[in-house]
Amino acid sequence: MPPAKKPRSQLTRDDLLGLYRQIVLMMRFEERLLAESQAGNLRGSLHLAKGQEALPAGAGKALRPDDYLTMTYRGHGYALAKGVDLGRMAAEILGRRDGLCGGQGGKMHLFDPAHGLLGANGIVAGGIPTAVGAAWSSQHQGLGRVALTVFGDGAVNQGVAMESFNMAAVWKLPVIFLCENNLYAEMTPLGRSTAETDLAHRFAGFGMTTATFDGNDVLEVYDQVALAAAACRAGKGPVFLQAMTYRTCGHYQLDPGLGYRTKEEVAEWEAKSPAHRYAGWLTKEKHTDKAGLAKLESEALAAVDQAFSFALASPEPPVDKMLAGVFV
Ligand SMILES: Cc1ncc(C[n+]2csc(CCOP(=O)(O)OP(=O)(O)O)c2C)c(N)n1
Ligand SMILES: [Mg+2]
Repeated sequence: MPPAKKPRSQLTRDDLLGLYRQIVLMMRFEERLLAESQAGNLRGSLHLAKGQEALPAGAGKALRPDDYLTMTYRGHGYALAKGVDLGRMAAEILGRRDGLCGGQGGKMHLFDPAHGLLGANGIVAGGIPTAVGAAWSSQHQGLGRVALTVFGDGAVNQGVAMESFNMAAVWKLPVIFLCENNLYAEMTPLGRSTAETDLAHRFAGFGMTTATFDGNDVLEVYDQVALAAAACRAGKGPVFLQAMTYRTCGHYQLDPGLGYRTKEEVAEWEAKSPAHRYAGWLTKEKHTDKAGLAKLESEALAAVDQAFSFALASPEPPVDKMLAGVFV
């Protein structure tokens, strides 16, 4: 039997270029967040996903607009790829009234049910049970909606995660467990906290389909999430995806990212950056040329500039409304 065609074979040239635009949009958005943090317009810690941009771009493209998403504090790109409005997202992160949650959630609590976003989460593994609940509701109501929950390698030993994995597996819930294995949890290498560092082995033990793949290859990410989503919609879920990747920036804005990692290791992964690799592929395959890439890059920058102009023009929430939604 000839091998089945990969989902990527269905993508048009516009789709392929759109994936590049999405990667660059996320890069420019996060660079601007860092600049706003340095300018004092964004309070608290900021966790960027430099070097991991293929994951949100590929995963977002593979999902339906009404699919559910839960993510971590490092999930800006997933929200954008899911279609969340750039300006309202920027406003929320800056704590402004026109933000997704009226500026009262901030970057750790990005929430936009209209696009299936059931929350960013500052608590490691916190989004996992929410996604399992959403998948259960989808199964129960026959909605055909899939839940994608994104978490790091550092989340897999949390008790609530383990309970969620088992419940999803035993009830065959339509949930995709996407683990961004970037080899470190804050400054701790995976092998210091987990004896079996190939996480797929553990998930096979839960009775789930698993796949491990190159998380810096946007088309591979698209294929894996598209296949997992199709399996979930066919009632064969859940699926565990282990995406191998690396953040080339620090854990948060004040971490230089060195000390616990060598310069050589970081440089090795910088050379494998998703944008760089995908741009090379697009031009090699003649889907576009340098000028075409530059056009996509300037479009992304213009969209980010517009979003932050909107956000910065928005006032802070009024003090007398600060406790709205906190107490019933
Ligand atoms: C329950 C809980 N414990 C500890 C922390 C502190 N903390 C914040 S991020 C982080 C590391 C998480 O690493 P990982 O899951 O690999 O995600 P990454 O940051 O690498 O994307 C820790 C321990 C937290 N936020 N929540
Ligand atoms: Mg990690």
